[in-house]
Amino acid sequence: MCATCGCGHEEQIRFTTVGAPEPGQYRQPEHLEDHPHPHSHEHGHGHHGEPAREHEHPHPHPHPNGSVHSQPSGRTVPLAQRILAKNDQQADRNRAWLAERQVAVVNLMSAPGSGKTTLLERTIAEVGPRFGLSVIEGDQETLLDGERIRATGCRVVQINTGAGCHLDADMMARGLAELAPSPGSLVVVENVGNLVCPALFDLGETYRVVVTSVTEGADKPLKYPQMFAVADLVLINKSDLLPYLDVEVSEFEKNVRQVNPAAQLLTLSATHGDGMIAWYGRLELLVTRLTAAPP
Ligand SMILES: Nc1nc2c(ncn2[C@@H]2O[C@H](COP(=O)(O)OP(=O)(O)O)[C@@H](O)[C@H]2O)c(=O)[nH]1
Ligand SMILES: [Mg+2]
Repeated sequence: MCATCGCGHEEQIRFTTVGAPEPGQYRQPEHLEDHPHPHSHEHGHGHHGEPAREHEHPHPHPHPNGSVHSQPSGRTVPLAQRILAKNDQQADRNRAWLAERQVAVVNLMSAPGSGKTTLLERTIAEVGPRFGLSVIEGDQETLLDGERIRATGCRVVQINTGAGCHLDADMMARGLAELAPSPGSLVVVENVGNLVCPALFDLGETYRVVVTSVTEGADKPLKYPQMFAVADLVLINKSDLLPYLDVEVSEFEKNVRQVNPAAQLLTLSATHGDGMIAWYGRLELLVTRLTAAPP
């Protein structure tokens, strides 16, 4: 269970590669180990091309007061703090795994319905092959978004979190192992639709993008400041609806700046296509920067 917000149960999490893989479409998962690695409780090694993950035994026992006794020392540590610290360690391992392969990852976060999947569908159709784009989809239930992405011909792994309201670094490690992105390629993660918890969980991504849409109202950056504060880029989507709404883009911009002066901003319409070229420019920059860096 996630003690930060009380969501999620490990046994409910499911990973599905959506659609039958076509011959030669998937690379065989490569083995990180350069030595035999019988299953043990040693730490720091990935299995089957997966970013290394910590095996924790025995599991800590949560207490109703929000604390945990870690065994065997019996020390009491605030559970939320401990879970986020553990997540950060896994995120660092994911980052190292990705850097080794020069794979860039965009973590796409927003409220449900802001247009993340629509944005992805258009992005894949227009520049997917250029970036070797593949996708990790996060939703509590259903393969619906995974199937939408799969219909574009793009490779996609759907993660269903059950009661969980966010992806975490451990799910990301397992999703990456399943996806096996090609070296030098771009992975876009569509996080669970939620403007709160995904902001707290570092996945090891290269770039954090928060999508907000003009129909949500310009006050959201102020109401959910944590989410907007972690963004490298804020996309203001559904600009085609501006003529019908009593809302100004300048209001969004002012409120985003208030919580995150460094964030970049782009206004676009995923359905009509306005502003998409600038978005592709950001993706291009990400991929070229990463592949220019020494592995
Ligand atoms: N008018 C308009 N509708 C959009 C735009 N982007 C997405 N939508 C619609 O918003 C709804 C939710 O989109 P979806 O991509 O599923 O949102 P997600 O939950 O963030 O993945 C759908 O009905 C989309 O057609 C846009 O740029 N303009
Ligand atoms: Mg979606």
